[in-house]
Amino acid sequence: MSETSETIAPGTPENTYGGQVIGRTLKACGVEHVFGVHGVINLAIEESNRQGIGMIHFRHEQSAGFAADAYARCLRKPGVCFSSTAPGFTNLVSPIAQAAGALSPVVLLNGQHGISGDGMSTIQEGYATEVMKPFAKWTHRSLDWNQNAHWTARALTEAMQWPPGPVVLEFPRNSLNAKGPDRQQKVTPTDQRAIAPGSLGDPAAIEKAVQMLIEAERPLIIAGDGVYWSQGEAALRELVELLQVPVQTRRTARGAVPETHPLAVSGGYRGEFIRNADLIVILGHRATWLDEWFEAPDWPDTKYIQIQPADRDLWLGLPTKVAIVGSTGPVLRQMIACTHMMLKAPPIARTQWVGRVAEARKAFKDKQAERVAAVRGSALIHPHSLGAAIAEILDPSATIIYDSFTATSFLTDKLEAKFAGQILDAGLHQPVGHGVGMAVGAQVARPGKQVLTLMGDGGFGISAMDVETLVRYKLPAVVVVFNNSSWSGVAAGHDQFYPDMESWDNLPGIRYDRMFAELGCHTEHVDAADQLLPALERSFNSGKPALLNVVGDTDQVHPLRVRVGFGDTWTRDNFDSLPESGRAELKRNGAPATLARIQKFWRDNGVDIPMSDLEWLAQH
Ligand SMILES: Cc1ncc(C[n+]2csc(CCOP(=O)(O)OP(=O)(O)O)c2C)c(N)n1
Ligand SMILES: [Mg+2]
Repeated sequence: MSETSETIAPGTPENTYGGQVIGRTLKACGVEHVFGVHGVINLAIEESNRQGIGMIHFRHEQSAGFAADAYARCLRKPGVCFSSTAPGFTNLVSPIAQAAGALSPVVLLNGQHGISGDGMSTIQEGYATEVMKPFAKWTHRSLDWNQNAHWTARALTEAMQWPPGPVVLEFPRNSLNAKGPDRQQKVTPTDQRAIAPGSLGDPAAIEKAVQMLIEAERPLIIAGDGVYWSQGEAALRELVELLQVPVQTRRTARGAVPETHPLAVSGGYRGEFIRNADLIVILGHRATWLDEWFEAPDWPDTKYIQIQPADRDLWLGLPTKVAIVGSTGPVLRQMIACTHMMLKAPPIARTQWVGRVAEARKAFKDKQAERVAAVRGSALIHPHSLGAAIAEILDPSATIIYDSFTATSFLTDKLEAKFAGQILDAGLHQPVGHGVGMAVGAQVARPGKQVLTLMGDGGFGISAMDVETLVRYKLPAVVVVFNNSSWSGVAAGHDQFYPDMESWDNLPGIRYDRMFAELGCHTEHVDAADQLLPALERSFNSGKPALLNVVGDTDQVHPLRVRVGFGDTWTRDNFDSLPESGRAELKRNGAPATLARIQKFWRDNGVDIPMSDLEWLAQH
């Protein structure tokens, strides 16, 4: 008999216990699924189950946290995960960190050692509230079980309060196990299925921003997570159409204006728009390394408007003419109303500037098609071929998860996102190994829709056992493993860059398809590019979780690799001492346009590489 089989009638007002209160509160607040691994938290999860909340039990907490993140991103509601004591919650640091970088309202409920063990080296002593502090937007330890309902409701509210983000609530064992008359702190649980709207923008600043957008000749909007989490897609589309402004959508907002729209600019060809714009609006999009912090050489010294979710998101490095803080969607609505008042004349036509979008898109697509055609007959599958096949096969309603370090960089520019929240990326932390857990969460959130996760064999090794979770819960996500037998982000260049070091590569030719056929997956072994499409099609049609083992070309590396390779080389000695294979790789990837970025990257990391050395790359 488990410790939960007390003779307490569930939900009676006279008699209850700490864990039961938590489950009841989750239900009252609209939670429909929880993700985790059992332990001290059991009593709360048991009650959640009894309340009809779906429970997905994992093989590793990390995957549960990533599932909660994907679920939260898909549904814009709390993704609740659970863990138990120190060895459990420490496995959740990576997902909580990833969620923070995507404003994802993940709620971690941790069952903790009892408080009499504090500081006593008791079994599994640990404090999630402390460990997660750098990443979580709010943490709390519910010491008095009479407050458990209050803090559970509070955690869900905090996660969803604008701007959203991950929170951590832990319950010491005594707080879960205590029982007696129901004297809970009174709470009126509210259904946490919609993010609480934040503030509106300052009307005077809104007016100024709209005026500048009307007057600009070549405006551009870069829109990020804020648009998505504030349900601002329709407003963004309406505004850009009204003002005829090209727009690039990023991160979870990618697709907020579908990338097939005449005003949508995507990553592969945004460069000329950024360089030539006379006004750039940064909309709900944080300054991070993903955009080089909006600094030269990629970003011009032009006029900027910043519309950010919170004060701390206003980036001080930009020459900003107007700064607005507020909830992105409502601010967009304010801007639309203001535009209608200010636009006396017929709609703006920026024919030449807007016309460039279609031209640039076509030129980029033609170039992509050439690149794909050039590698079609390769002996090993080139990631261009895999990216093209995935982009071709997916339904417009599919969810795509990025994991493989190398192959994802060859997929992203081939996709045309159709709706915000369609692409679930790794974001700021760029982990590997999150893909399986995220596939679980996405497929739970979007039943009946395609879910595809693109993994590397390295990342797959970190999380592969949770394919069993997909099987157990009959979640038919498709897991594509780009199997280059290598942690290629770093390891593939060993003999080129670190010839004296023992290889870190994986065993060659592992048949992941055979391993996971044993679990009941639909499996495919694909070693020729022309087999990709039929294999993907069979996988989606199988109605089962599918595992595709795609034999990939190890020589193809992520473009970031050249930056790292060059800096490491220069630090150690210089490129003259590199083996010829390493020099060849640097040459192959050392396009002149990237040199200044390479130099800046290494300067930020404490290494000064003379431009003359970098130019060597371009000249050879
Ligand atoms: C959790 C985690 N550990 C380590 C790294 C550092 N890292 C970046 S890329 C990479 C190799 C990834 O190999 P794989 O998943 O096989 O991807 P691919 O070969 O397709 O690039 C590693 C280890 C990381 N990003 N995340
Ligand atoms: Mg690999």
